[in-house]
Amino acid sequence: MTENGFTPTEVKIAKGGIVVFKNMGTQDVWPASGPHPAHTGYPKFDPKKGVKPGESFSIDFPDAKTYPFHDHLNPSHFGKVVVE
Ligand SMILES: [Cu+2]
Repeated sequence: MTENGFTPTEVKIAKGGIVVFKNMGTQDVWPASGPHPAHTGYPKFDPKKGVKPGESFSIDFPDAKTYPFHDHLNPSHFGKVVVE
């Protein structure tokens, strides 16, 4: 992820898998589950602060469903994790 969005915007993983959101940009990025701004879709999927350039946030997905997410600092940037 960067301040310009997420690449890829969609990932498909197996139930129980982990996704690592690495900040490859030059500004903070705050990945979080939908809906913005409450992040109640999956409250644990929220680092509670921006992830700094070069740092990362890892999160596991225990349930088989689709998790929309966005950059809390720039909610027009979004994507989804599809857990099968
Ligand atoms: Cu948000």
